[in-house]
Amino acid sequence: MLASANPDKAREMRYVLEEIGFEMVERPPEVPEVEEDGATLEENARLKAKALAEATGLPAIADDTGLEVDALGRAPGVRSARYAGESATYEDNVEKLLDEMERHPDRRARFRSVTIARWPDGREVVAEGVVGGTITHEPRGENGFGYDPVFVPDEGEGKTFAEMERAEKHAISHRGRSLRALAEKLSELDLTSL
Ligand code: ITT
Repeated sequence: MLASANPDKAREMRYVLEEIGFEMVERPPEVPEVEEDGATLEENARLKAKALAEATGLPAIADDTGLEVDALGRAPGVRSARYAGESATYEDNVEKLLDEMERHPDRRARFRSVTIARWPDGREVVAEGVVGGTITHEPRGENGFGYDPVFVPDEGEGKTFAEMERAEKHAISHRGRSLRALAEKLSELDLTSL
């Protein structure tokens, strides 16, 4: 089961996981949104995977992602969704990021995703994916979501993630890398005993 309540993220997770060969079940809407009060990406991914696995009795896969900007002491990091406030939109967060970056020449950043597959009995597998890049001065592109319009990955020929097609983004993205690493670890387990 997909444990993300963010439809943009759930769509991307489904895309990557189905490409690998997983069949994903949609998160039931009646499961309340999980409060992400962990101090790390791993803790937040675990909170989501655990809540969904326990509520549904199915193994669940969660992803928690942060954008780490070197000049901002690796902020917004674990607070990426709420950078500009509790009910901030993607645009609010991007605007705050560009404002904060105005006086910083160093625009190095990375997206980090931690993914967890967790079973209702508490067993779990954890993986991580990272992509390095730089923060642009202006948003560019219409695809993707969140900070994609202001992030140029090192391997992206100068395009922002929002200027890439889905397959192009996930060939190099934090989420693609993390979920493929997770699938690799899962393929080494005897899933019939879980
Ligand atoms: P769930 O917890 O329900 O999965 P969320 O939106 O809270 O959804 P995260 O905490 O993992 O998910 O993500 C934090 C924020 O980071 C998210 O709201 C986006 O603004 C941003 N983000 C995550 N993945 C991204 C990506 O691939 N590209 C651009 N921004 C991303």
